[in-house]
Amino acid sequence: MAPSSSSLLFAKILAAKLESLAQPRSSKKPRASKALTQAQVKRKRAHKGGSKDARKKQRRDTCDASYGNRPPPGDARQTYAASGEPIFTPADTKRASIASTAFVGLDRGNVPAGVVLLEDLVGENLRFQFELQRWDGIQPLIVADRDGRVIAILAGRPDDPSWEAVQREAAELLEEARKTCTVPQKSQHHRRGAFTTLRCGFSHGGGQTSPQNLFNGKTNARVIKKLNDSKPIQRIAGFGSSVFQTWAPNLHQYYVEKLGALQRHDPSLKRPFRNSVFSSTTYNLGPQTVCEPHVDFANIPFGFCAITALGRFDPSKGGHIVLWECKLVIEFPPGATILIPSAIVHHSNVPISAGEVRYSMTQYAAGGLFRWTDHGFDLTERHRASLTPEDLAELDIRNKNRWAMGLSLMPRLPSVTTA
Ligand SMILES: O=C(O)CCC(=O)C(=O)O
Ligand SMILES: [Fe+2]
Repeated sequence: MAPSSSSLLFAKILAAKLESLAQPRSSKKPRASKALTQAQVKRKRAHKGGSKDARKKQRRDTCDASYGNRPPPGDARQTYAASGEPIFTPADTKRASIASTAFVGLDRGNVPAGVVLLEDLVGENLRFQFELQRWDGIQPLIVADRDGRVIAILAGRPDDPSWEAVQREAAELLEEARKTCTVPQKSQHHRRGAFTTLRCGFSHGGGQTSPQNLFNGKTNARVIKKLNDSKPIQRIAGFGSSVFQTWAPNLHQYYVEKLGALQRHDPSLKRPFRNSVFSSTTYNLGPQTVCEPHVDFANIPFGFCAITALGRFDPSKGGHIVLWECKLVIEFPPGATILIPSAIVHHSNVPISAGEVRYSMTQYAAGGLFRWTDHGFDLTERHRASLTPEDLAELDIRNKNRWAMGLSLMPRLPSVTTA
């Protein structure tokens, strides 16, 4: 965990870069008011109303066309840029378990089955000898692998006093969603743990013949719509996408291009949120969302997943996120967002206490979507069969190089101290 002067430099460079991106504020002076006749006032109001709608539509269209590619507001950038010292870990990302073409990860790794307790990770008997990272859920922190590659972004939350209310209202909505959705008992204990989940957006993989919007029955579709249409959930989604863009701009751009091309090709595919680049969202509805060690191997392996913790629990006692390859246990307070490459870094949560509740919302993109796009919007075998030998050879080279290309998109510290 040795801090280095390079980290300060990194924060400064990032701050300067983000600052230079900031929109110049308008220097227009307010116009002197002059008396208007009643008719003029009426006309002006009508005109203003119309242009407000037009502006709203224009904003919506821009948002759709840019696939969530909207820079965060100017003053927010400064907050994100002001991160503390990076946390160096022994994780060896370049050797992660991935499929040969690097479109997805693999469900491999030496992690225990079942929920793992805090005292088995950082307690007296030191079964795993992990480091405990305290975190207020506000000040951004960066976690780097052994090569200085950024593999977790503790993004925090917007610098906004209303965020407490946003997180409380979002938690209430998720609580209500769990009570009104219909998820069969047998689906309430799955490979991630024992809690109720709802998924939405679009995905591809697992034998589907093309990318599809995730199917939900009538009741669950209604429950999901209520969540996706709500202001608190939309703000959380937008924040997750903004911090992704801020901290991992090249990766974010890759999502914009690949997922954007896919949605233009098939406009029936719907992202859950206009203000977010991610193609899918999972709501973990608890009531105690405590994940067992796992990887979300169907996601693009060099991509990031945004996780926001919600609910009422003491984050110093439970709800931590454990990053197994990093040997790190991180406090994860309600309302905070963390980004991780969830397909290649095993992760789990520390249990919370009886009577406490924990929910989480995740945003991510399946690797199969990128494969479909890169294969000319077709299945692998059909695409290969349509190619000339030269094009096939080129495709094989691209497949071979994809992992290196993906690693190069991940953010890095400017110079490195190995842990
Ligand atoms: O709730 C969390 O902290 C993690 C959620 C997660 O890993 C998942 O839904 O796959
Ligand atoms: Fe996960």
